[in-house]
Parts: sequence; C-alpha cells; structure tokens
Amino acid sequence: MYLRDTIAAISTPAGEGGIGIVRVSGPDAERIAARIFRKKEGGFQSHLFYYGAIVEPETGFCLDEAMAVLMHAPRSYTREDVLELHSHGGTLVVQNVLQLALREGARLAEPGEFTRRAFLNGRIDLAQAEAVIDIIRSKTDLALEVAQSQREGSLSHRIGEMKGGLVQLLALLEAHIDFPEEDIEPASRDEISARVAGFTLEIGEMLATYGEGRILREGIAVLIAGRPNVGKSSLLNSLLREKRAIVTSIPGTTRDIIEEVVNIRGIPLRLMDTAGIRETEDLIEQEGVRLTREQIPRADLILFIVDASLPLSDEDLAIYEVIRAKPHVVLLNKSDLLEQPVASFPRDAVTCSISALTGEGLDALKDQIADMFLHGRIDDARSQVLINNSRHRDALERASIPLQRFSENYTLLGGLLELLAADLREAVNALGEITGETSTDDLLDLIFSQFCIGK
Ligand SMILES: Nc1nc2c(ncn2[C@@H]2O[C@H](COP(=O)(O)OP(=O)(O)OP(=O)(O)O)[C@@H](O)[C@H]2O)c(=O)[nH]1
Ligand SMILES: [Mg+2]
Repeated sequence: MYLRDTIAAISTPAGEGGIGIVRVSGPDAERIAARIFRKKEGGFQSHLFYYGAIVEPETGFCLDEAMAVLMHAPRSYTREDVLELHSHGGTLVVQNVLQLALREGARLAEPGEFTRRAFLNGRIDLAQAEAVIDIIRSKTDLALEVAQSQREGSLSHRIGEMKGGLVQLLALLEAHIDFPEEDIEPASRDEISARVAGFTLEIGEMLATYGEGRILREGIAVLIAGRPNVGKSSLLNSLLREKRAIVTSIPGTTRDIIEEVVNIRGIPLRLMDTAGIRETEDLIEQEGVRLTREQIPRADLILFIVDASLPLSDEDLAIYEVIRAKPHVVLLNKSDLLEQPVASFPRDAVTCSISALTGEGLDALKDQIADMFLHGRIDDARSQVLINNSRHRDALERASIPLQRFSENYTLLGGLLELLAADLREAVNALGEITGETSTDDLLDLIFSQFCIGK
C-alpha cells in the first residue's frame, strides 16, 4: 500500500557530525519548507540551495542556522517534492529539526520508505532499489563496483532484454493459438527453439556467477583455528594491520571470538579469531573452546594454524581431523624462526608458510584465498553482470525450469501450443519478479525493512 502522505526522517547517521540532514518527501514538503525555514525573501526555486535558519513558526525561535534545498517532483529521489534541511550535525539539533517537521504534518518515515517511493513511482526498479542497500553496505571496492553497476541498471537491462525476447516468442505462439489453421513455418519453428535454448543458456551463465556475486556481497566467514599459542591472534592483527586482539606468549590468551572484516583482494572476509582448542580445566577457556567448535560448521573457510617451529602435536592432528572436511588452508606459522619448517603436512593439504610476526607469506596467502573463492580475478566487475542476491538467483532458477520444459516438449509442438505458451509466460513472470514488475507488499516489506530509516 502506498499512502501519498508526507514523510520525514533524519538521513545522516546518528551521532555527532559536520552536518545533519533531515529529509522530507511528499505533497507537504514545500509548505513545511515555507513554515519552518526562514531565508531572506521569496519562495523556493527548485534545486537551489538556500542559506537561512530553521525556526519555530509560532514563536520565531531559531533552532539552528541551516541550508535548505527543495526539489520539485518529479526531479527528485522519490519523484515527489523533496525538502532537505542541512543543519549542524548534533544529535539533539537534528532530532529537533525532525520533530518540527513532524509537528508541521509530516509522518516519520519507515525504514527504506524514500527508496520504496522511488520504486513505486517508477524512478528505479526493484533490482536497482536492492542495489542501493548493497552500495550502503559494501565493504570492498569490488563489491561496490558490482552494486553501482546494478544501481545503474546493468542487471535490469539484461533481464529486460530477455523478457522482451520471450514476450515476442509468446506473441508468435499466441498468434498460432488464435489462428490454428496456419501452420508455423518450419524455419520459424527452428528459430523459436534456438532462441529459447539461447535464453536458457544465458540464464545458466548468469546463475553460474552467483557463487562469486554472493561472496562479494556477503563476504566469507573465515575461522582462524588451531591450538593455543600458535599465533592465531597475531595473524588477525597482521591481516587487520592493527593490534585488535591481545597477543601474549601465554597459551590460552584468547577466550572469546573476535570478529573483524578485512578486505582481501576485493573479497570481504569476516575474520574470526578464536580460543585455541585444547583440553583445559579453566572454565572460561572451556567456554571459549566450545564457542570455537560451534563456529566450525558455519565457516566458509578455516585457516588452520600450526607452529612450524615445533613438531606437529597430537592436539594439532586432532583439530585437523575436525576441520579437514571444510575448505581450509594449513598455515605453517612462525616461519621466521626456522630455515625449514619442522611441522609437515599430508601432501594433498593446501599449505602456506607464513610469519604472522613479520608478515612474510601473507601476500601468497591472500592470493590463495582469492583463488579459492573467486576462481580467477574479477578484473572489471562493472562490465559483467554478477548475480549477488539469493532472491534474484531463485527467480532466475524459476525462469529456467519452464524454459527447459519448453525445449523438451517442443518437438511435440502440434496440439500443445497452449502448454508451450504457458511455459513462456511462467518464465516471463519469474524474470519480472527480479525487476519488481510482479511483486507483493510482503516482498516489498521484506526488502525495504533492511534499509535504515531515512534512506
Ligand atoms: N617468532 C614468531 N612468533 C610468533 C609468530 N606469531 C605469533 N608469535 C608469538 O607466539 C605467541 C602467541 O601468539 P598469539 O597470537 O597470542 O597466539 P594464539 O594462537 O592467539 O594463542 P591463544 O590465544 O592462546 O590461543 C606470542 O608470543 C607471539 O608473539 C610468528 O610468526 N613468529
Ligand atoms: Mg589468541
């Protein structure tokens, strides 16, 4: 449901800042501007930035000096009249400006409601709206490039072309349903079949990018595991380039799980430093070990560290048995202590010799991780369409199934035109879900509730 009322929200993050912005969208935006923003003279010209003050209309009390811009519909983010009030960025002052706008008749916006209106008013489609949230959440340049390209419409364009092609074929079939006495020419029969096969292939190619797309959008969960004192926290600190976790020579230093995001060759890694796994009498440490074990099944990758200056211990091997079924890299740490590592591993294990202390070997480790997850580098994320969202993947899969069925049934063309047409229609509808041509309020609620208020 779309209420055509006027909404308002703080659009800048909570806390202190240089400026804070309150955004108002809807039919009352201009009236509210005239009521609460005092400037030299005259009305508002669209898209001009004015200097003035935010004042209580009844008392003339000045809340703050400010800048204001009014953007007349449809040339605005929501395609409605939009007012932005830029005040000083104090928590209280921005809150007061918002309260004033609410008092003058605006309603507090729901999360994502500005973007939802941009979608409902046809300025952007649903895939582009989802890209907006991806832009806000991007943790690496590469992820940001993918999100920007989707906001610009790269995915929507591809989907639109496929849908257009399918609709053409559908029209062709429907013409023959309406005039059954005219047979489809053998030449156009072959063409129909070839084109449907082409679309199936194209969808398959897009689906194949999902693994990489998802990784860029959501990152990978990486667990640093190993027995106490092998250098897990040192590795976390080295990769982060900051002293985040406490490092000491006392085994059992880390008790909790410490999670930080690092950018490795464009992939956001959610790195988790853990308590070293061992049998222990210490209650706190026991709890830490339990937490570590609990995380193992959830990790996308395990960095299993051993101290290469010591022979492998039974503890090392016991941990290795637990993690070896997961994607993992064995890190032979403390390479600076020795010419040749003492610890050695089964030949099939992927190993990397590193020193968390000096940083030696970490570049090779980063390459190794990128190879494992990106299967070669994505050099120009902007130029290709990557599927990075499970909703899009599901819709593509649901488009692909009827197209495959179409191809299987096609040889039996004769009396089955209606069924074939139904398959094409199903595929068209599934593709339409990606761009939001077919969407329900529930789906929109689900998508836009992930946004922050004010976006
Ligand atoms: N020489 C050398 N010492 C290292 C290296 N990595 C870690 N250390 C030392 O090993 C000791 C333990 O390091 P931590 O990073 O705390 O080890 P941990 O695996 O986190 O240990 P717990 O938290 O107890 O499980 C510290 O004294 C580190 O300085 C390395 O690459 N070379
Ligand atoms: Mg530690």
